[in-house]
Amino acid sequence: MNNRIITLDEFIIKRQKDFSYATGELTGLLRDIGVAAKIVNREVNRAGLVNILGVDGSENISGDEVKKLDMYANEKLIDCLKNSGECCGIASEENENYISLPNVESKSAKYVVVFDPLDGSSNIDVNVSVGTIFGIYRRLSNEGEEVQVQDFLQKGTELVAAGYVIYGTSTILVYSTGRGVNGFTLDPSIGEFCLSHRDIIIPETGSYYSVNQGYYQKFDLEIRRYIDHCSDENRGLRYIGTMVSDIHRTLFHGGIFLYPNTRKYPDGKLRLLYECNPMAFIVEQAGGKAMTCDLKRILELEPTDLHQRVTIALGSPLILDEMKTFVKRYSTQAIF
Ligand code: P6P
Repeated sequence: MNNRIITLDEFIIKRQKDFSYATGELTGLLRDIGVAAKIVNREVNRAGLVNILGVDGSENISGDEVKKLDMYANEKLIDCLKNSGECCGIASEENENYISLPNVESKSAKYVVVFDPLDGSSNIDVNVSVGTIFGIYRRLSNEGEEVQVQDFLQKGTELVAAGYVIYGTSTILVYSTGRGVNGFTLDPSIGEFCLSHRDIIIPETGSYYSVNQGYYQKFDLEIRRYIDHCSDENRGLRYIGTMVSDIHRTLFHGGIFLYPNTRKYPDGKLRLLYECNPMAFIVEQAGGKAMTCDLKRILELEPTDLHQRVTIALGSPLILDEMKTFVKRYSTQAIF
């Protein structure tokens, strides 16, 4: 068994050769995101020691209380992307509007990046895993000009690349450029993300379901009936409360992750642009399915707002097919 270390940089460059049109900008961008992830990882791992825990008192666009680590991660990602010269615009959960980045050394960047810098921030103070989620699009507006909001409001099917970093017992970066999904584990002793999960394929089925059971009474009938079915089948309920972590487990162990609509979040809580689309891209690339709770494919939704929320159900293909039958059977809406 050849157990030679393959670093993220080496893998990205090697894969670049697979893309005839690739001219290195995307490669550079992915590497810059890897650098930002290492910087954020360092602070996440010592957050309790360096007084960046706790809240900074502000609230983000989504009304979530912002913890200092959120802001730190946001700033580091922006700095890395700003210096890369490959990114001309950013849309972040932490910023109400998109950010237009100036050209670096007269290079006119081709890509925009959407990200949630620190997903699951409510878990930071209790040492539960958190994550970074990112998606990369080709800009639609003219190169060399200011980015427009339409550069960000693209369907998930237009993603050039997407991925996430999970800061847990180990720090793993998982990404796809549309040709499968690969995972890289950070080796702190050499400061490199090393290939650890090649060609990830989600199990066709699974015995876990992941949903906030506390909202059960607020879910629509069809979702309650489906959750009842999972319980009747003695499936395990696993819910960490960090989207990245719950989906990372689903990617490896199979099953389904759901965030349906509730009274508090009538359109769902999770954001389409920088949470649902990148995670749906990864899950589909791994052979899974990702849809809204009224059965629309996540990646085909037309975004209308940088921070719009959607419902989501994603995971193993056979489990999603099963969920679809319950929605069709019990939904009061006209489901097609
Ligand atoms: P609830 C974390 O705050 C987050 O945005 C996602 O990471 C997670 O899946 C969800 O919200 C948890 O929300 O309402 O179950 O606490």
